[in-house]
Amino acid sequence: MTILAYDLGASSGRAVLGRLKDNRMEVEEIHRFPNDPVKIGERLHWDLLRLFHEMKQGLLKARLAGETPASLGIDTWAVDFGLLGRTGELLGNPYHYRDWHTEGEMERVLAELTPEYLFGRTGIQFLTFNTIFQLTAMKRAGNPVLEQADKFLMIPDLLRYYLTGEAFNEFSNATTTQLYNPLLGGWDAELLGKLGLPASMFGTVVDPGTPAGQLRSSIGTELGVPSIPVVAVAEHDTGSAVAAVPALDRSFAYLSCGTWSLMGTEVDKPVINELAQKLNFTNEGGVGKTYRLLKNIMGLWILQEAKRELDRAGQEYSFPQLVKLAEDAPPFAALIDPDDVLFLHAGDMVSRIRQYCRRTGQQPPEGVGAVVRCILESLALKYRYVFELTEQLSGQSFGGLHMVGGGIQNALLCQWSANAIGKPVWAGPTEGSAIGNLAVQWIASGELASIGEARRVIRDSFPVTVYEPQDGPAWEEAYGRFRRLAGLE
Ligand code: LFR
Repeated sequence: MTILAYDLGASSGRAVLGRLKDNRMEVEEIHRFPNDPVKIGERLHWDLLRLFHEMKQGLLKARLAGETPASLGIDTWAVDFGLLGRTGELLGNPYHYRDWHTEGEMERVLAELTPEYLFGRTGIQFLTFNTIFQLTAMKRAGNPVLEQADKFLMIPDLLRYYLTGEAFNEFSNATTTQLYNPLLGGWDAELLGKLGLPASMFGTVVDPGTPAGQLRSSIGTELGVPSIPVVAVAEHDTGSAVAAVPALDRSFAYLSCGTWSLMGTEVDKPVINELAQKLNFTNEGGVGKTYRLLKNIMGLWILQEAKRELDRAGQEYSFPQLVKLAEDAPPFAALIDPDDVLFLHAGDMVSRIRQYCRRTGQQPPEGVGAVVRCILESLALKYRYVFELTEQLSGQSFGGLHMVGGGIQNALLCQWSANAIGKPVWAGPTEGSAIGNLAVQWIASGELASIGEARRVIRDSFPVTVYEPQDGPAWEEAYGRFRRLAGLE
């Protein structure tokens, strides 16, 4: 029996077929497509209609390959949303979370509500682009889209609605809005009231693994496919990625490595206390009412964006070429804090890296290899910092780090991560989110008994590369310097 996972990331999306045979999973990418946001005027939007078109192409390709998926599920990045009007039409184009319209908004909201109140009610880390701040920015701007909104749908909710005609909010993604109260188990009406946001547009929240309708017959006719059941999986891609971590212990540390690096551990209850708030950790909902106690790290976005800048300047390198240049550059020449706000938005990343270095009294990296080395070493050092915070906050000591996601194809980054944390890195699987998406569909259909069984099957099905730590003293010395210059002491 074949099933289908749509996994949409910030830079590309894919449709992946999954098969389960003799306790082994097989995955086959049947369609891959770019996800290019579109800037119109000063605003940056997702191209929702194109993404939906590509999803249909995936289904068509499956049919042409002779496959009829027994179910399908969608996961995407979090935080972003669309608003439907009374007639069920999408109002406006959903904003990209890297758009500037939320500038200053978090500070304004926190000055009114206090961080204690907001974190205490949601357990969600403060990120300037969280849904809450996008919505309050729209309200402050008198945005007519918000005034007309009848339904609030996160991106996968919206794509699923397009497929089925049914509107639900899925739990893993709902938590990332910073409007969901995990202690009350629902949208936080008091918080919405204080913000003046219409509670009525927030709908029923369903858990990962809930059947959420059938493919609309009009789409079936268009593509020549029968009606297919649609499952609400862990629709936040990080939720799906963590579901795919091939850990056998109940407690483990992970790093979901893609455009973002998400590092943390899985817990049974949200950790909402003073320390979690101070360290700015988050508690995002997961499969089986688990929570991801984690922190966002800027991740490979900085490298992707630096590459785009080089491409624009006519210096075109592939990612493997860039990594090779980094390997040949001198070690620890310059370091940045990847999470400095300088690096959040799109633009001239290489110049900003140099600016950061000048600001912190370092010699700015000159050649391409030096720049890429600075990015990758700094990421690995930040991983160590967050790894230690995760241990401190969860009161555990981890034997190593599970890394999943496309970023693990960068073997140098995996090795440097092991070097930085001084513990082994277990890297695999690469297609974490798609595999977690498939796993939850199989749990929903009863093919897999539980998330524990799913992780065992994943461990037996996909290779894991082990990176043992090396060069301890050099990394230790660099870590001390990194903390000082990033002000992380
Ligand atoms: C990763 C991710 C992160 C979220 C960021 C923005 O793809 O979903 O978990 O913080 O994108 O939505």
